[in-house]
Amino acid sequence: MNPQTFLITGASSGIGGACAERLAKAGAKLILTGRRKERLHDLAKKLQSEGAQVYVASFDVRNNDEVVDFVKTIPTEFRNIRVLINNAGLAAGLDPIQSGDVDQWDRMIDTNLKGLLYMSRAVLPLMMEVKDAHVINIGSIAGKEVYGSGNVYCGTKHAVDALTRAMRIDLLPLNIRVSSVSPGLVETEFSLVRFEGDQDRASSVYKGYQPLLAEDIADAVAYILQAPSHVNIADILILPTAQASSRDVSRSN
Ligand code: NDP
Ligand code: 8X3
Repeated sequence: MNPQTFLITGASSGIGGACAERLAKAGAKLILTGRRKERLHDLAKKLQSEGAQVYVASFDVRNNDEVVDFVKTIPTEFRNIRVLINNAGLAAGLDPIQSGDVDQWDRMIDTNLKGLLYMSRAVLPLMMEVKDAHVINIGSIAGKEVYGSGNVYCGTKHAVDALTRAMRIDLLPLNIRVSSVSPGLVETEFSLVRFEGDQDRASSVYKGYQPLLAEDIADAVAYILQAPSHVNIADILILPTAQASSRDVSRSN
């Protein structure tokens, strides 16, 4: 028997890596993607040693040619993709619109928005051949509300929310489910990337309360995927208990 394939973008870190571990445990065959090849290979080796079938591909989701080439070269035994998890994404900077950095804006729009679109466009034709196909987009609380200086990041995540709903309509005749998981504060490399390697500033985001763990988001993804085929869990907004809105966080110090 050839088990169906789950494709995860941004599997070299954080939420994507945790999804890979969680789904490997559940017996899935995995395609793991990201730019950092070595990290992907290390994770693949670990999961393979535990019995999982894993194919790794390193490319930049911002480059449509790389995305298309990646899909063309997926080995035959991994081409039966049932699940696409569009997770690769980032925030870059935290500045008011009037002093924002245009290169950071481009990076967020190109990754969070265009990357998700390029991947979906290239992978969906394969998914149309498979029963019970399912796309899960990783959104954010930043796609439900906005916060000061979050402008462009919030804009991209609002767009992910809109695209999730639009994809659900377009893919309805094909019986392909589309869901999103919209997390609040999750302690990953997200803030280290946002603040361009400033570890103190990144760590301060998660101080004084228990943030979500990447594994909590992987659990939500696994919950969506275990639903019977007549059930689509359309969106899960998941927050740390200490968080009530983007900026309402109960800290002990
Ligand atoms: P991490 O920084 O830990 O992981 C981000 C992942 O995205 C990495 O694997 C990275 O891989 C990949 N990625 C980034 N840019 C590209 C690119 N151009 N091409 C291919 N892969 C890319 O952060 P998280 O795990 O926290 O983030 C995952 C998703 O969750 C993002 O969409 C983020 O917006 C969302 N999210 C995060 C929250 C949080 O608080 N952490 C809350 C809500 C949503 P590599 O660098 O190797 O390419
Ligand atoms: C990441 C969470 O609050 O930094 O999407 O926007 S937040």
